[in-house]
Amino acid sequence: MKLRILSFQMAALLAVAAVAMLTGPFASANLVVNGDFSSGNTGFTSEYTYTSSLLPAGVYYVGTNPQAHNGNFSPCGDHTTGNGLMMIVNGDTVPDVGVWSQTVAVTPGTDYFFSTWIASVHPTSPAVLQFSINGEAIGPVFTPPSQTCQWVQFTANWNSGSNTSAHLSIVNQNTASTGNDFALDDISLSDISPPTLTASLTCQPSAGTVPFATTMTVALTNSNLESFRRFSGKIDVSLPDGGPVYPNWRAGFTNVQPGDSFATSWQTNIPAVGTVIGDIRFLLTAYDVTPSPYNQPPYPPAGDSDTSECIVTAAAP
Ligand SMILES: [Ca+2]
Ligand SMILES: [Ca+2]
Repeated sequence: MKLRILSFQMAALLAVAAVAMLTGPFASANLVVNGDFSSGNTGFTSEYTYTSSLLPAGVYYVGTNPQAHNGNFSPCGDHTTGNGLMMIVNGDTVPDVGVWSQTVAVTPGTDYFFSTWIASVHPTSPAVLQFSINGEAIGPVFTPPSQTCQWVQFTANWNSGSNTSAHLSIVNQNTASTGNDFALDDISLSDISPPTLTASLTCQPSAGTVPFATTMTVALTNSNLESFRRFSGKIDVSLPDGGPVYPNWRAGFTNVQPGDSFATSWQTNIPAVGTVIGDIRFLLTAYDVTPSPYNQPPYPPAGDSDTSECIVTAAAP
């Protein structure tokens, strides 16, 4: 009866998890406001001049189609949806002018991931961009392909050190007046500190004279900040005195989502057979089951795990 109830609970949890995985945001918490430009020309500052004509050099516009504003530009769609807003820039002839800047609050001593998408909107002399945070250059300069409308991602890692705020900037170092035209979209700064996962396994009672039953309780808690992280768990059993090991004795404790936890318990019978006399070790391992593509770069590395062991001491009658 208990097993039947457990399997009903497991089936319900798996069904909920499957729906959430299809509809979930699958994005790291982005500290940048309006990084996708969907709110228009707001939330950031620029040392460039805002004008819909996108002329001369040193101006920008937030729009959906570069060619609609400057006939020399390609009719690129934005990166977010293909028909949304992006920042369209006619590169300045003066180096180190801030194209885009925004200040965000950060937690000291934390690793962050700075990212932007960029495309050329004119094939001549692609932009040469540089990230900076609090006035210091972060990562190498980056250049989009000369082929227009090809969105590529550029990223850099940054540790906040003692900072409580980050002044993010994207600066263009190309000073060509012909060409040097590009679009930016989906700018983000995300916390990449290791996710926190805890696994707990208890057995009550933890000792007895065979045969007896012990109640095993599993708890997995996923308290990381990245909304795409998923964890699961399994239990391996080792019988006493170097006896047999049963890997994956119990497995697949569902996909535990960020900010969520999973708990279940059941009774396990410790039978009156000679191989179980002594310490029986039940090892719970919780592991990362984050799906592709969120388990590989440019997303933060997967692989967090945690273990918890309970030992049941079985005595001969
Ligand atoms: Ca956009
Ligand atoms: Ca230009």
